[in-house]
Amino acid sequence: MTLVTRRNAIVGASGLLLAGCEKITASPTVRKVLTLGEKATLSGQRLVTDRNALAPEFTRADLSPRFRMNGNRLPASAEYQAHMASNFADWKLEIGGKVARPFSLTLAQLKAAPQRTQITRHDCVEGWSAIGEWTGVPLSLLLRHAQISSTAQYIVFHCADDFSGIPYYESIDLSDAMHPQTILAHTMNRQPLPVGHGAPIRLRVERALGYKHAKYVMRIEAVETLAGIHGGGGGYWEDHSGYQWFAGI
Ligand SMILES: Nc1nc2c(c(=O)[nH]1)N[C@H]1C(S)=C(S)[C@@H](COP(=O)(O)O)O[C@H]1N2
Ligand SMILES: [Mo]
Repeated sequence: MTLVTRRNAIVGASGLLLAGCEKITASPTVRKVLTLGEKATLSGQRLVTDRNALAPEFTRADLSPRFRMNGNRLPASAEYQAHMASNFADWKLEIGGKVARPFSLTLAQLKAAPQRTQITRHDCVEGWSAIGEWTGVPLSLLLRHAQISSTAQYIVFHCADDFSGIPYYESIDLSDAMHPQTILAHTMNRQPLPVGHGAPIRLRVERALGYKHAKYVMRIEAVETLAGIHGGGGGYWEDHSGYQWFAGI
């Protein structure tokens, strides 16, 4: 299979998925997975929150002149640094776990898929915020292309970086994963995503606090349960600092 054929296949499929995405509430399949997600994650806070509501979007006039880099700014692994040196030309994002059709995508293929651009405010739990413009592929397109299993409850993001040898990872439920503003961003403020902000791609999950926005995403895994994934808490900070798994804002 040539690269061009592969890309056409993926773009074609994603195009169809985008049409479906706009009708997200009308699709019985998506309604089913959303319902499963809600059941798995019900809590007092979530009961009073509309999980489908959009996060506020801003204009270019609102962009923060400086957007801080937080947490890791350069993954230490030799593999990551080799990808960085070749401008991520041979890098591939893997999508697997509880899906019928696992697949991987190059950065060029990700950029050729349907895109969404949004200007949103990032809120870090440490008490700072910044407004940035993000462009990327809706996560829902990739999950539907992979034919996510009806038994999957969470999406896990495995990252290239670590803190003292412990890998960074994060997870969200299907409600956040299928949300239209949840994208894998490769572009920030109309420039290629800088390494400090998570190159080649980072998650934007706009209804959640900063630590959920995994940078340096290498692999996406659909799972039925978070038990058995690292410490089982659903994320690096959840496992190691008692951060709440549900970080909705
Ligand atoms: N892989 C990875 N993702 C991460 C982090 C990190 O250290 N590693 N830090 C998190 C935190 S706490 C915040 S506030 C944001 C910071 O994103 P920024 O560096 O683009 O500002 O990334 C989040 N995602
Ligand atoms: Mo943060």
